[in-house]
Amino acid sequence: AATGGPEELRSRALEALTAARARTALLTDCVDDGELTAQHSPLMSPLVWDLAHIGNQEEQWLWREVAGREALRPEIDPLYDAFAHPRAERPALPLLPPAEARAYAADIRTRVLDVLAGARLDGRPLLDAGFAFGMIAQHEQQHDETMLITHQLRSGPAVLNAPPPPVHPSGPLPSEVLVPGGPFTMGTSDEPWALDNERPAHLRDVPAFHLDTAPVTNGSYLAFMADGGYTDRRWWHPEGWAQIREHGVVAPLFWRQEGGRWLRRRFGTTEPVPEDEPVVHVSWYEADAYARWAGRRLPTEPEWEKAARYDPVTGRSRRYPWGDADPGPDHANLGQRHLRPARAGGYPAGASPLGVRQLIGDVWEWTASDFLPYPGFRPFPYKEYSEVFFGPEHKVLRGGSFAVDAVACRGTFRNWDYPVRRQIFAGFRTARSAELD
Ligand code: AVJ
Ligand code: FE
Repeated sequence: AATGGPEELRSRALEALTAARARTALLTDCVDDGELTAQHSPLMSPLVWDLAHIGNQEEQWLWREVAGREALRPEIDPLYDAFAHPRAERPALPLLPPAEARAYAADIRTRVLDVLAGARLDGRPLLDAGFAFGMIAQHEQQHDETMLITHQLRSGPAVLNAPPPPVHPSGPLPSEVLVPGGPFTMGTSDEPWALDNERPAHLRDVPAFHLDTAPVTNGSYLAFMADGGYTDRRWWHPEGWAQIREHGVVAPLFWRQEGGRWLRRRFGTTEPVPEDEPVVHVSWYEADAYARWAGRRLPTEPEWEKAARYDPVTGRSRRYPWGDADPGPDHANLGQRHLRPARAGGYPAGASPLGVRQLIGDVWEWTASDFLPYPGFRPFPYKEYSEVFFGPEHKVLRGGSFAVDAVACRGTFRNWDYPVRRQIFAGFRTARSAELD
C-alpha cells in the first residue's frame, strides 16, 4: 500500500516507476526497429507509439503539471493523443523513430526523478501520497500490458521467455462457493493510488449468490464447443450471434484445429490447448454464451467485488482476497512473471475467506456489468481516463491477468472494454443466484 511517511512514499514511487520502465525496455528491446514501427494488428498501435506515448503522458503530468515546468516537446502532443488518432492510423503518423522515442522517454524520466526527489507528497490532491507518480507508473504498466497484447498478435518466432507458473497441488475443490447476501462496502476512499473510477467507497446490497471457485477452464470450454455451443443460437446474445456469424468465430482467438485436436499459438509458439488452464482470449459474448449454456450467468461487478473483498467475519472489505498485504508471488500470478495463466484452482495462499481462488491475476474476468460511475464519482485528474468511457458500450473486467503489474491491480480495480474484444487476456467465471436454494 502506498502509505507511510513521505520517504517511504517517495521510495515506493521510485520503485514503481523504475519497475515499469524495466518492463517497457524488456518489451521493446527484444525486437528490431522494423518490428517496433510495424503494425502487427489494426487493433493495436505500433510498439514505438506506446513507447513515446508513455513518455509524453509522463511529461504532461509529472513535468508540466506537478513540477509546473515548460513543455519540452509540445509539438508532439497531438501525435500521442490517444483520442486524436485511431490505433489503425497511427503507423502512418510522423512518429518519433525508435531511437528518438527511447531518448525522449529517458530524458523525461531523468527530469521526473529529480522532481520526485524534491517533491512534497502532500498539500495538493494530485500529489497526496504521491498519487501522480503512482498514476503514471500505473499508466506505463497498462501500456506494457497493451504491448504484451501486441506481442501476442505478432507473427514470427518467440522473442519473450518466462518460466511456467507454479503448480499448486490441491485436493478436489468445490465447484462453487456461496457468498452470503447483505450489504458490503464497494470501491474505496482511502486506497492512495486508486484511480477515479474506483471511488468513492459506498454500500451495495448484494443478494446471496454462488460463484465458481476458479475461472472456467479450457477443458470446460471445449465441452461447450463439443456440444455445439457456437452453432446454437439459444445461448447467444443477439449481437454476439451476429458477430460470430459474420466473422466465422468457432473457438477462442489464437486457437486452431489440427488432426482433430485444438492447438493454440502463444507468443510465437504453438501448443496443444491445456485443459486445466483458465480459458483466455474470449469475448464477453462468448463468456455470456458459455454461462447460459451451463445454466448459469456472468457475475455482476458488485458480486465479483464482494467475493474478492468481503470478509464475512468482520464485515469489512479488504484490499485483496487474501487480506490487506500487497500481492506477493504466492498470492497471485501477476506482473508478467509468467507468460500464461496458472492452472485453475491454484494459488491457495491467494484464496478469499470463502475459498474463491485466483480472483486476482491469471486472467481478466468479464462481468455482466456495464462500465458506470459509482455514486459520488468525480473525474480525477482528467475526464479522459474514465468518464468518457462510461456507458452501456463497455463491459467491466475485474481481477487483472498474468500481464498486469501489482501496482495496477487491487480488489477495487476496474478495467473495461468492448464486448467483442478477444485479444485482451480475458477469461471469466460463472455465477448463479441463491434465491432458488
Ligand atoms: C483502462 C486498460 C482500458 O488501455 O485503454 C491507458 C488504460 N488509459 N492510457 C486503456 C489507459 C490511458 C485503458 N484501460
Ligand atoms: Fe495511455
